[in-house]
Amino acid sequence: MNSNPLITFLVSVTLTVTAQAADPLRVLNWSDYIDEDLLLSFTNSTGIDLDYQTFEDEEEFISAFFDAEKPWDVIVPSDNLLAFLISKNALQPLRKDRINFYDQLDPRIMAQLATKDPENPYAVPYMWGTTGLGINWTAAQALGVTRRNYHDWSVVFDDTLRSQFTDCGIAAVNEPDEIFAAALRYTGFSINTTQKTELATASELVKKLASDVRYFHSGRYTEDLANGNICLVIGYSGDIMGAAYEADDQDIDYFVPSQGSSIWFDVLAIPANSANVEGAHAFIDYLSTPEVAAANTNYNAYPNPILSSAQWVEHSILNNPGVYPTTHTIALLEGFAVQDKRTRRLKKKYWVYANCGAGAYCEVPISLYGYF
Ligand code: N2P
Repeated sequence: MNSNPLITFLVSVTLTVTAQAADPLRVLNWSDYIDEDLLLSFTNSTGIDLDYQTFEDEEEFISAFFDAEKPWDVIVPSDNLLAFLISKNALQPLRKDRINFYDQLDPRIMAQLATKDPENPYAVPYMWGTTGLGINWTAAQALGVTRRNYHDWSVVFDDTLRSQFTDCGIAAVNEPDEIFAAALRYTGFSINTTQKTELATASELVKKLASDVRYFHSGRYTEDLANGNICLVIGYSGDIMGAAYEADDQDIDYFVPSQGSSIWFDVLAIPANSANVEGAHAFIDYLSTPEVAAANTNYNAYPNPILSSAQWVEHSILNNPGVYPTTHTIALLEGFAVQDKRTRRLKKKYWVYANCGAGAYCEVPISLYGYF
């Protein structure tokens, strides 16, 4: 060990200065939602270190965001959360001149986001997708399920059809809004209904589903579907397509059910209390560069909003209707509208009731920073 006091002093000064100069940029994103090579190239090209952390679902995001000991610099909330964060004064306006390819953002997506963020000051889209059904036919057939060309929500909401898959395993994302959206569309209602009777009807379906699912979790099913630990999932397009790409020896399908489903958009935003606003803009700028956005799409199987990135997206991804829905499918999709608190609470109440009935989840609704 070096015991020279002068050297010890110099080493400690150097460490202190280095630590101060290199506070990493704190990024909070959904799990399994970025090509991690891009994180390394961002640091290599800008010299900005990252403290990159992930969450699984919207409630976990709210806790990670509001309970954080240190402020986040870039966050990736869903469009569903955007209006709530704006209402809490939790975001700061973006400096659009710092995002070089701002004019390449798909105007249709910007218009959809403007319903939550009027005139788009606070957010740019990151990636988007649909919620639908994934089936691992190889695993299901091995357990005696006959392969049929299912194309609608009855696979999960009709008791007889669903029961074929229970032995093999059914999973669903842990997102009450998504599960209610599925049940509402199956029953012929809008995903944005505020009618108590319609929500009550949907909640009976959710309750029966809850008694048969192995778990509600938004990150575990990709691997489980790929290796046949589950056969049926209500999940996100890119994560299910990811399972299909990962396990090319398994026959895995993804489809948007014919009664319709949700389309959602996750966004990049900078919290009002970010400690590194410059770095945050540099990160958003980097991810919005066409080649980078395309690399991310190639990795994630989720479309990105940068129009000129298409030339770098692999043809197999670009032509995959599970990733880029056809015009016919797009007509079946509904975006989430800004939700009033009464409806949100009601859904939460029904969600607890559905899960509690299945003996799995009986937590009393909490306010969660005013979200419920
Ligand atoms: C990626 C999660 C997709 C985000 N693993 C759903 N909004």
